[in-house]
Amino acid sequence: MTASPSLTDGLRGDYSRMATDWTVPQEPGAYDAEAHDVWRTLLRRQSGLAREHACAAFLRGLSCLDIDDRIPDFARVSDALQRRTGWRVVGVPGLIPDDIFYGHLAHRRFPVTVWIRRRDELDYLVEPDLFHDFFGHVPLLADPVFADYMQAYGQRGIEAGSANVHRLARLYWYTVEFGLIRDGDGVKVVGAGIISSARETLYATGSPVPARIAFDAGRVMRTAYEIDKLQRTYFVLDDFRQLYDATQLDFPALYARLTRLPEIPAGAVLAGERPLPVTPLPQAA
Ligand code: HBI
Ligand code: FE
Repeated sequence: MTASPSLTDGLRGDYSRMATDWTVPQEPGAYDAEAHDVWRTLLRRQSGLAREHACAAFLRGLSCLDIDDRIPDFARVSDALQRRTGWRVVGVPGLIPDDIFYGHLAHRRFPVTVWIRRRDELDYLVEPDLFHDFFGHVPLLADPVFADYMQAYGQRGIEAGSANVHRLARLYWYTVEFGLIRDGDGVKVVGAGIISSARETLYATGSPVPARIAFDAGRVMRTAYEIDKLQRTYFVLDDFRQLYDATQLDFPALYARLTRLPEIPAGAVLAGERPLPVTPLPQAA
């Protein structure tokens, strides 16, 4: 199937040989030694940071998927994942349209980009690649409550009309991509956009610059975000049950209420909000 040019203009992946659901087969044997070495380099660096800064559910997922120094075989990992939470990983050329993406989530299929970044893009790249999608997102799909949230989120996405899909995108952005969670007296990382980036992991968990606001679905859906810089607001979950419960709200009523309220700029702290203190950075030895 050929994608409509406007949607994939300028995107890096090969969109010329997709199935009707925008998936492409992953060819685990087709990656060269350089690709496997980029994967290994990123995996070792981010796993080290994850051990200290990722939430417990992420670390449990990472260990049960027995990811190693070679780019994972999506079909093999999917068999392990499906036994735990019913989720499978499907290959895609890169970013796909919202409605297609929501459709996959609603059927417990997580789209993972089949290409991996070049060595000169280790620290930053514009579009999500295999490392961001797989390392950042797949481990949490092994957690039963988070797995249920992701499917319910996909369902809400299918139901959202074009007038509200940007609000739902914020819920994804501020939790699945850039969420934090309380962990004892500190915060740990939930978001894939954080845990797949060394710089953002240290900044999100240790910098006094960004506002860390207690999660509230309405507040999240009113809050704008910026896609190409460090976040100025992070939302902090109590637990994943809170996240799942957010998908069970009366969305038409919530959207109607939010439409009457002003949007909130990234980084803003509203009157009465008390941003969570950051746990002190470990003192330099
Ligand atoms: N496509 N492959 C891919 N991965 C994503 O994370 C993704 C997407 N398309 C749309 C999208 N995310 C966001 O707009 C979500 O809010 C839906
Ligand atoms: Fe992502």
